[in-house]
This record gives sequence, C-alpha cells and structure tokens, in this order.
Amino acid sequence: MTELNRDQKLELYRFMRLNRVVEEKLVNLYRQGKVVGGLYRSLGQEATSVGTAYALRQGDIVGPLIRNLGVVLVMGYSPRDVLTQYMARATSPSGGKDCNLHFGRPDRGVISPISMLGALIPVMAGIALAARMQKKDLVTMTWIGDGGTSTGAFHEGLNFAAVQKLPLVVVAENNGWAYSTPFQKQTAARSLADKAAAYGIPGEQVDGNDVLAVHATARRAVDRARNGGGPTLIESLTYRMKGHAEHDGQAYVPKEELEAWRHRDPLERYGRLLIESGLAAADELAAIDRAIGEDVDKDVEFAEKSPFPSADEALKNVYATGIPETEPAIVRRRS
Ligand SMILES: Cc1ncc(C[n+]2csc(CCOP(=O)(O)OP(=O)(O)O)c2C)c(N)n1
Ligand SMILES: [Mg+2]
Repeated sequence: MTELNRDQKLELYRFMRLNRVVEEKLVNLYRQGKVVGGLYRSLGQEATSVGTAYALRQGDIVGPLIRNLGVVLVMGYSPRDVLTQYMARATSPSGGKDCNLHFGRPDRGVISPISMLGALIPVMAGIALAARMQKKDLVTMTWIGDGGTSTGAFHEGLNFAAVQKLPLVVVAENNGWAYSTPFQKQTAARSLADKAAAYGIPGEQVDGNDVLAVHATARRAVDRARNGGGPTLIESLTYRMKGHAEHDGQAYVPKEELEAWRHRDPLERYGRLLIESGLAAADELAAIDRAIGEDVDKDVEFAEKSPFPSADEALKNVYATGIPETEPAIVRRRS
C-alpha cells in the first residue's frame, strides 16, 4: 500500500472541512425554514465518510446513506447540487422533486442514497456480481449504521457477498445510537466487527475519528476486494454528535458521553496533527477554511436565488418512457 503524499493528506482535510461547512450552512437554512424535509447531520463522523471513500478509485461504485455527505463530496458531488437539492429548488439534480441526498450520479459511480436500512448491501453485492460477470475491474463500497446491522437485508447481503467472494467493502458506522436506541440495546455482540466471523470474512475495527487510520483500513479492504479476496466488514467507532436529525434534540443522550466525544472531534484532531507533524502551517489551514467558506457562501446564494419548480414540471422525469437506448450488457452477451 502506498502512503498518502502531502497533497492527498491536505485533500482529506479539505473534504472534511467542506463536509462540515456545507452542513453548518444547511443548519442555518433549516432554522430559517428553507430546507425542505429533514436534515441528517454527520457532525463528528466526517473522518469515516471521507477516509473510506478516499480509498476508492475512478470506476468504483458506492452506495452511501443519507448521513454520508462526505462520501458524495469525495465522489465529486458539488456543494451547489447538495444545497439546491436540500432546498428543493428547480436547479437541483432532481429538479425539486426529492430532497436531501436522495439523488444518484451514475457517471460518478454513486447509487442514490436511500432510507431502507440494510437494503444497500444486497444491491451493492448485486452490482459487484454483475461487474464480475462483465469482467469489469471494480470495487463496491457501502455504509451501514449500528442500527441497520440488525436488519435481515444486512445478513442476507453480506452472506451472499461472502459466499460469492464479491469485491464489496461494508463500512459499519458505529456512532453509538440508532435514533434513541443505544448500542447495548441494539446487539448482544461485543462489537460489529465480531459479526464478520459468522460470514467467514475479515472484520476490522478502526478509530472512526482518526481519518488516516480510517483511510488505511479502508485501503486494505479495497485492495483485498480488488485482488479477489472478497468482502471485508469494517467497524468504524465514532459518535453521532447531533440528534437523529435536526428536529431531534437528543434529550436521551447522556451529557457526559457527548462531552467526552466532543474532545475527540475528527476535524480539529486532524488539523492539529497536520500542524504538529509539520505538514501544514496553521495559517495554511486557516486559508483553506476561509476559501471553502467563501465558495460555499456563493453556492448558498445561488440556491437561495433559484426558483422552486413550476407546477407544469411536476410530472416530467417521474416515469421512464420508451425503451432505454442501451440494453443491459448481460442481455447483449447472450445474443
Ligand atoms: C428497514 C428500515 N427500518 C427502519 C427505518 C427507520 N429508520 C431510519 S434511520 C433509523 C435509525 C438508524 O440508525 P443507524 O443504523 O444506527 O444509523 P444512524 O442514524 O446512526 O446513522 C431508523 C430506525 C428505515 N429507514 N428502514
Ligand atoms: Mg447509528
């Protein structure tokens, strides 16, 4: 495995900052009633999204969850698309027909994030199987919360991927809570990584607030998948610093627990590491932060000035019409 160079390490910082700034702007817009629907934050979890997705390369395919803003930013989504989408504007990727991160980008290898917990694992296993049948060299990656690991789809998908030795990486993001259910009430297992043994695949646990450790672990799993070694289950230990969504005041979360995790903020921690290791000067990081803030402000302005869709657009692009121009490749191979 090759070490990340300085530019790549700074890029990780940039993506984590971008992840945080876009969400902070969204909170302001939410409080002004300008976000349509819920706002699902990833405060404190940015290192997990960014560090894992950064281990992939062009051509790989991801199935993120709505809390994985950092993943889609790494995969090339623009903050402008994210902001207009959250605000249901006509200029958004779905033309204002859907909200939050419910939009895919096949050209960027992103399957639309959905809300049916666990269902992405069989979907991504299926994509990995189809890719193998088409002799395409690609790895698939998906994310699941601690709560989502209790679903039947998690078990079925992971078991199938393991038996078929599919190139799939599953990142179990253990942030301590599934809405108001704490980890101890979610599973009797000691850890989510332990569950890998039942499927006969490697399970690795990583400090989810240490972006370099997350990246190294994901990179190992991606390399294993690419080299025919099958799936890996990564458990990223992190913490949900906000409620389930912006409307949830998380009154059920013990204050001391929240306070303890506040000191482990992944972005502050990584910024300190970059400075202390001499990789970046404090004013260099401050300049990155400033530039991101200014860019995102422009995108917020664009989104605010964008119109809502007009009524006559309501039924456009809702249903597929006609026969797709390209047949699925598997059908083509038979003829
Ligand atoms: C199959 C299914 N069951 C229930 C829900 C409702 N639901 C959405 S998010 C959520 C909690 C998820 O917790 P977790 O998997 O730990 O992810 P986190 O929110 O912590 O990122 C629930 C119960 C759903 N979307 N899909
Ligand atoms: Mg959770």
